[in-house]
Amino acid sequence: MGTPKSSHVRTKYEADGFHLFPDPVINKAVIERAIKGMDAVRAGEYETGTPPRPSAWNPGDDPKKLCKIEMSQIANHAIMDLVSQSSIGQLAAEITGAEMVQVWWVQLLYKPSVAPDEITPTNIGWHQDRHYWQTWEEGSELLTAWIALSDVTAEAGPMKFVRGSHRWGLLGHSDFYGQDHEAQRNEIEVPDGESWDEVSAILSPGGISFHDNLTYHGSGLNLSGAPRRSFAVHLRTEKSRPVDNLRSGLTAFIDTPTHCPVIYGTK
Ligand SMILES: O=C(O)CCC(=O)C(=O)O
Repeated sequence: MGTPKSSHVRTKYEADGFHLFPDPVINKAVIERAIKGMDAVRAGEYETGTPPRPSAWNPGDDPKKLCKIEMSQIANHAIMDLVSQSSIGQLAAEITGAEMVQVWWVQLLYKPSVAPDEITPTNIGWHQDRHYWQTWEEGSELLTAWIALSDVTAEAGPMKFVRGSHRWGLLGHSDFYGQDHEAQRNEIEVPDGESWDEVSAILSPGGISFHDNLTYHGSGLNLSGAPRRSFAVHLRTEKSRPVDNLRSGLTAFIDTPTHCPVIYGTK
């Protein structure tokens, strides 16, 4: 990766609070195996013998609901292979200038397609990830690589990022499960001189978006006719530390390489 390109994407990421790599970054075979892995975990089949961590959606739950499964990479080799790809670490290092990048948490996200008149709570409400990540010291460099496994078109309920909102600090309003985007939006106080500018993350299968832990984001219904499949791979750089250096809750596994691989540099 040449220096001029590196500095360009880093400048963009620092200005916007997110960056899109819409074309495939991950090779097709890795994606296809991870799709099979996703289906196996959704069906409750854990080839490693280790189940995912406790999750909001469990095998047998309503397939019309948003499916979010925590740490599925510990249950399935193909998912671990996907989230361990060095290309993810390299891009994260390119946009942040990091010397070390580690996966510290992973969420499987499967958003079923719905009919426009169907009432299904599959929106993802506006939120800043940092709101949920209080186990990390303030100022920790934390970001997310969101890997598309399906074609994330405008109809598929793509993520939307609010450009520049990572500079607004941690505001009081975040609700991942919030369904009324407009009502939520009205509660969020945009700082003076800033504006609410939404950018959709349209991605091909194998494409990746990166976002900062303070960037506001959310997503709408999937009306594409096919499931929207992705993994949100939460990353940290060497500029991060758990509160009181504790290993608990979301930081519980950061010393466990079988759960949280280092994907760039050395820890
Ligand atoms: O998948 C989505 O639409 C939202 C995912 C998300 O909130 C995240 O990756 O931080």
